[in-house]
Amino acid sequence: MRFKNDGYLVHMFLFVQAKNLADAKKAEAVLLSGNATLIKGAAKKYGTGVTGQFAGPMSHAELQQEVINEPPGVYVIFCAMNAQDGREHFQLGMFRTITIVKSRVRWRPGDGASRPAAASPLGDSPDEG
Ligand SMILES: [Cu+2]
Repeated sequence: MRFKNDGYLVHMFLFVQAKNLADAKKAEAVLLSGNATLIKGAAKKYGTGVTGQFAGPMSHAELQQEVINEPPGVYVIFCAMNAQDGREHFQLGMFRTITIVKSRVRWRPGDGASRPAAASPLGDSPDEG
């Protein structure tokens, strides 16, 4: 999977696997609220315990490519870089709910490579600038 920063600011891709799509949407609402107490508890309340970072921090035009090994499921990805006004980017809408599924790419026998996971966007969050 490739991650590319088309924005002019530095961004990152953190992730939390949600228990389901409904909980992912609740977690998105918490991120948008900017409520530090709710945000602190959101991963435990709505998540499965699978958390981490896919990429970043990435500068303008930077690209990172990697194999995604996280288990299939619903994930909320978000950026926690600080904006100039002190808010974090997720509070400005920089998050998205995605699903990770098993790859449908067929590998020839003898390739020796394990099948990478693929992600597809589900959310409709506004893009960052
Ligand atoms: Cu960001």
